[in-house]
Amino acid sequence: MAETLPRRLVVVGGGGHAKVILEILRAASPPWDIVGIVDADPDPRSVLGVPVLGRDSLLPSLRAEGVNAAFVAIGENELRQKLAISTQDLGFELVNAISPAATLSPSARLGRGVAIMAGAVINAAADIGDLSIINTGALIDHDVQVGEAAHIAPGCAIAGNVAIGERAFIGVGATVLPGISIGEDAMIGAAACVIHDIAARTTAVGVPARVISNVPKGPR
Ligand code: JB3
Repeated sequence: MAETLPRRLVVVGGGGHAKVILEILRAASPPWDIVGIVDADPDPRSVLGVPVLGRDSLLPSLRAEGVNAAFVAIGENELRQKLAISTQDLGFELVNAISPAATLSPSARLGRGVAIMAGAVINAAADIGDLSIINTGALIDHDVQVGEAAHIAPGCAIAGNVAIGERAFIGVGATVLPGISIGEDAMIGAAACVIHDIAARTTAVGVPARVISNVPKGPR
């Protein structure tokens, strides 16, 4: 019998990011049937009323029971990407969590497993890569390319034609000027103002942003 469209959903990760994602998914129309959470800490508990069912090892049996959609709600970029690959390999469809309070241009392109929070604005012809997070109130302007599993933290302002690499982290309230390129796995500090290209796997902070190390530190 043909499988129905994905509507029974499991959330991978049960921390702070998952709380925001759960509320976005609950506001979806048609609503998701959120069956539960799998988490590295399997202690029986609930997150905003959604039960933690166990560890990731539970995913194959959930899939066998007909749960066919998943959202990887992990903030750490590299781990989110790793878990997304394994979850998809089990046959789950990675769906998007788009806040009804976000503003999306009709010409913007979204990947899969994308999170777009309340107050975010995605402008014309922007390309939002798989598994990326466009966090609360972040502004993504025209033709911006956000790489896979990148995280644009709350309140960022990303001007037109910016390219952000895979798994890059743009810290809270950072500003990136038009046409800038930020390499994969780079980290931009909170409230930085980026006026030059930033190389992959470097950390840059300040106004104007200056590279302080060649190995990203902290959350990515
Ligand atoms: O900055 C903002 C607005 N949000 C942050 C978000 C983007 O990233 C937030 O403040 C945190 O910095 C972070 O949220 P996250 O990822 O929910 O962090 P935390 O609250 O520490 O929860 C991580 C959860 O992932 C914990 O419950 C861990 O047990 C769980 N976890 C760790 N490894 C895992 C695994 N869960 C599963 N299913 N599999 C794992 O391998």
